[in-house]
Amino acid sequence: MAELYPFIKKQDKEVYEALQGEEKRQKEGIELIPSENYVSKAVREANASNLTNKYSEGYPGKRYYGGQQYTDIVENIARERAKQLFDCKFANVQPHAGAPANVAMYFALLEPGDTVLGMDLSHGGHLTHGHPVTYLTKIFKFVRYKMKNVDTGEMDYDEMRAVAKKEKPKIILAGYSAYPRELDYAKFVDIAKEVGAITVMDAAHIAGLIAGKACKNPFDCGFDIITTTTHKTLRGPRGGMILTKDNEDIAKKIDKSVFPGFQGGPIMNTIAAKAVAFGEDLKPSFKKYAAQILKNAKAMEEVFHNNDIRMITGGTSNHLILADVFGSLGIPGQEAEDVLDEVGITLNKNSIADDTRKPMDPSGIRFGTPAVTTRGFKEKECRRVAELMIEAMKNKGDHKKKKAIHNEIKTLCKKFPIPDSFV
Ligand code: DSN
Repeated sequence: MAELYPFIKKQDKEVYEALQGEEKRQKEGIELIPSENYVSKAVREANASNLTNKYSEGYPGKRYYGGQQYTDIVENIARERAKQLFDCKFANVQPHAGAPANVAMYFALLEPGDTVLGMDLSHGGHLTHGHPVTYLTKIFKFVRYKMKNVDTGEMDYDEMRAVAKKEKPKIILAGYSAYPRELDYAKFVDIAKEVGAITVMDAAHIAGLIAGKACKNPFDCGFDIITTTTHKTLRGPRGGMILTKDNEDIAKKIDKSVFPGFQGGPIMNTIAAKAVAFGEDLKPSFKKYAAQILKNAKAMEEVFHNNDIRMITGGTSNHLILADVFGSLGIPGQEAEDVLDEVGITLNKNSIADDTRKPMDPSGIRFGTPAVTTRGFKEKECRRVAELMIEAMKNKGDHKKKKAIHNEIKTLCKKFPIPDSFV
C-alpha cells in the first residue's frame, strides 16, 4: 500500500503524527455519529487537488479573475449532477458548509426583522434555525414549532398553522439534526400557501437518503428550496449547497446572496470533490447504500426496543436514533459517550425532547448508520453493535468486560475495512 502523506511526513512531523493517529482511530473504531461518513479516495484526491491554488469569485462564465477554463468545467459538472440528483432546476454549490448555506438563504429571501418559522432545537431542529445563541436572531425573528407527541414523533401541524397565521413568517423551514422520522412535507406546503411563505427544507442530514430515493424528496411535495451539507449522507467533502426547485427569481437571489453577498472566493478544490461525490451518488449502487442505511438503523432500533431503552419518537424512520439513556439506564449522555469511546464506538451525547438536563450534560445519545453502512455493515453487524453498546453502558465500571467489547469491535472493523471506492 502506498505510504500516506509522504510530503507531510518529510516536512512536518507533528501534523503527520496527528494524521496517522486519526487514520488509526477511523480504521479501528466504529463511527456512529450520524452526520459523519467516509469519502472515497477519488473524493479525497479532488479535495486535495491543484484547484486549491485557484481564485474563482463569481460563477461559471462570469468570474472576476482570469484562468477559469477548468474551474468553470468543474463547477458546471457539480451543478448539473446536483440538479439531476434532486430533480430541480437550479443549484448553487459554493456554500462552504451547511450553516453558511442557511445564512445565505435567509439573506436572499428576508429583510431585517422578517420572521422564520422553524423546528425547535430541543425537538430536533438546528442552531441555524434560529437558536438565541446565533447572531441570526439579532437580525431576523424566529418562531418555532414542536412535536405533538415525542413518543411517536408526530409533529404539531395544528400549532404550526396557528403560529404561521399569527406571525406571518416569510419562510417556513423544515429539517433537523436530531429528529428520527420523516416530515409530512405536503402539510408544510399547505400552511405556507395559506400565509404566503416560501418553503425551505434543511436536508443536511438526509440529503443522501433523498438523492438515493430512500426518503421522500421535498421538491416532489412542492417545496421551493433545499439547503444541505455535502459531507453527511451524500458522502462528499465537507461543504454546503443550495437547491431551488424551479423559481428562477429565487435562484438568482440565492446566487447573489452566496456571492458577493456573504462569501468570497469559492473553495474550488472542494467543489471538484462535490462533483466527484455527486457522480458516485448518481450510480445505481448509491440507491442500495441509501436503502441499507435505513435497514441498518431499524436493526439497531430493534435491539434498543428489546432492551426497553426509550427512543425519542419511539424509534427511527431514517438514519438516526436518539436514545434516552439517562431515563432508561441511569447513565447520562456524556458518560455514555465516554464509556462507548473507551470501547471504540464514537457517537455524541444529545439533548432529548424537553430534556431536564443541560446541553453539555444531557440525557441522551444520538447515533446513526451512514458510516458503518459505507463500511459494508448489514443488519447482522448493526444488531451486534447495538448489543455491545448496551452491554458496555450497563457494565461501565467493568474494565475486563469493556476490554473484551473493545477487542470484538476491533475485529469487526478489521473484517470491514473502510473502502477506497464505491463505483
Ligand atoms: N454538526 C451537525 C450534526 O452533527 O448534526 C449539524 O450541524
